[in-house]
Amino acid sequence: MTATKRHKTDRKKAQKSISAIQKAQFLFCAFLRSVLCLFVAGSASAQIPTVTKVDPPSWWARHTISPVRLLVRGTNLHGARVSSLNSELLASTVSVNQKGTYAFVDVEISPSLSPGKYPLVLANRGGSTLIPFTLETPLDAGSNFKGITNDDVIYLIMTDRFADGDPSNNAPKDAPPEANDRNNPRSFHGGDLRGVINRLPYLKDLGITAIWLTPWYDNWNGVNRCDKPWCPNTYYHGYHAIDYYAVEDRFGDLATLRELVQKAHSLGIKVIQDQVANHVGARHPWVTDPPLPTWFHGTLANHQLNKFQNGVLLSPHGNPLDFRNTLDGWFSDDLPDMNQEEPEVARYEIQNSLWWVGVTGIDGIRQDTIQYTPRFFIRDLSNALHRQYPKLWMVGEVFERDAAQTAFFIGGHTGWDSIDTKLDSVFDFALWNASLLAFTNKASMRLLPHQLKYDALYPDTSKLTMLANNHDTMRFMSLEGATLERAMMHVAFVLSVRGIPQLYAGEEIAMQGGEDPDNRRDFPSEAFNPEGRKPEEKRMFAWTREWIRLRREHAALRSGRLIDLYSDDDTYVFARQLGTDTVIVAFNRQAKEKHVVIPASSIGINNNVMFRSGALTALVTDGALTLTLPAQTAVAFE
Ligand SMILES: [Ca+2]
Ligand SMILES: [Ca+2]
Ligand SMILES: [Ca+2]
Repeated sequence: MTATKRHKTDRKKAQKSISAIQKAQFLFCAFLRSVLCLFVAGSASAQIPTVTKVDPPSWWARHTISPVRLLVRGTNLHGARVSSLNSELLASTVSVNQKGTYAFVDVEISPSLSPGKYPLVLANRGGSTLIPFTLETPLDAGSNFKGITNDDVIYLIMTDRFADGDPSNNAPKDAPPEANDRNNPRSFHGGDLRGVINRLPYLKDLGITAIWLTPWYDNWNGVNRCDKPWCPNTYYHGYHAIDYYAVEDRFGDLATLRELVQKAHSLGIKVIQDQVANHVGARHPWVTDPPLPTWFHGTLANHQLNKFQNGVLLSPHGNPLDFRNTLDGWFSDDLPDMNQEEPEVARYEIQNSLWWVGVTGIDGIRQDTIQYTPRFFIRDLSNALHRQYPKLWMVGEVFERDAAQTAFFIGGHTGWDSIDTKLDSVFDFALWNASLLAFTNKASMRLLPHQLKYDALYPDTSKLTMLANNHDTMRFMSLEGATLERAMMHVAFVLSVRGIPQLYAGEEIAMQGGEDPDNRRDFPSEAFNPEGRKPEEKRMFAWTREWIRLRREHAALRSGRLIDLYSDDDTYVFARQLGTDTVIVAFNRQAKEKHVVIPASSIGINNNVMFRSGALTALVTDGALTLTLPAQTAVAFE
């Protein structure tokens, strides 16, 4: 062996032993979570890396998304290499952003790895640190992820305004007293997840089968001050996420949320999460330090505002500037618009959506302002959800009174852009609007069948979500021309027409409420108990409950064909028919009783068949059915 050779061998040996020392140090550092440990071999100038957050913090083995891509936030992440301490979990760094504040890391999980904690080691020339990571136990697919169908009745709850089940979360340390002022309609009022859990028996009694909760992402606890009429205000509504992976601390925590879903499921009530992929809140840490320069459309200082020229999304003739403004423009100056055309953003949001489903067991998603995200993203998100959870359901908010626009976004057909969004449902704002106009006497009752003819635009109208109202619209009882009887007819229409009915908390006790935020008044806690309800509240509650019961008892009302039978300025009569089950639903808004004659053969009914509604009866005679319609009400003849 020559001297040179020996020298080389010695050097190799030396390198080997340094490498062994390094490895030991590396593991030592990792296990002690010591950020002070420095590699002997590390450069003196390199800074110690730190990790402050990992999205998602957990995942599942045998998931349809594998590897899962983690977005790791920290400092001094330049040159980071990520490795796993367990051979059944492979981790590798994909990239680190220019500032060294974010690392994208892929993690591949062996199908045989058991659930548990599997911290990853992040190391670079400055040192090493741990990335916490958990492998979750999958929830039972038999009792979770069930999706929503027209057998369901959805009930929208604005968590902050429904019920305060835990006063201990009403005044977080970082919130000034004004943020918790229950006299300010724009402050936090104390409602929370525990409150919803406590009121599940009330909802069960009403008969609803699904709850949609406004966003439970963590929002900023502080208060915005300005000289505008809408100040001071807070993000009590939840649409300004500062963390896509955390539960609002005023509402509770992840354990309480899981308890809520589990308890709701045990009562036969499904849960729908309000997700907001289009934007985050301006207080999100990404806004001052985005993971990538392409993370948002523009910056806080330099961005377009959405001009809401929504028609350009539908039209094959829209010009590119208007089209981009509608997709890329910020919903408001404090709602930074996520750029789903950046593949890392789309991937992040799709994983985030799946993570919530997986960790909570929810059954459906309501996707906020969905039309302002690209249609390919809606498709990719829908496909990813269905791949993992075949029955999972997503309804998109396309707030348009034009059925052509809402129909364009529902899945099941391909638009001019060659995209089928695969979106399960959209809210039927067009028919909702027609119902408000007809039942407040602002339009002829003929408007209802007139609007329903545009069902021709939808591939499957049973999949539409028919809202009675929501938290963005005036409550029925505060509309011009509203009376209790008219509100009752509107609710009966929502619960008997095709599609999936969706109520808004408080409509069942005829709550008042003008424009936002007046339509978000606290639910009166005394009305949760029958003896606490005022006479009008009692009447409306019993009425709503009765129509939900009718719907539950008649498959025809849930999924039967809708057949127009009669309409004039004050009357609309239709049948819902499924096999031999026929229910005739009639609305008479006149101040006096009315008789309507229906040719029974139009719904295949023979002579001597008797229809009933309470004490009212109608016998088919000489091929005709004469219905007696009491004044200002809705009747379901069974
Ligand atoms: Ca509370
Ligand atoms: Ca918060
Ligand atoms: Ca957008």
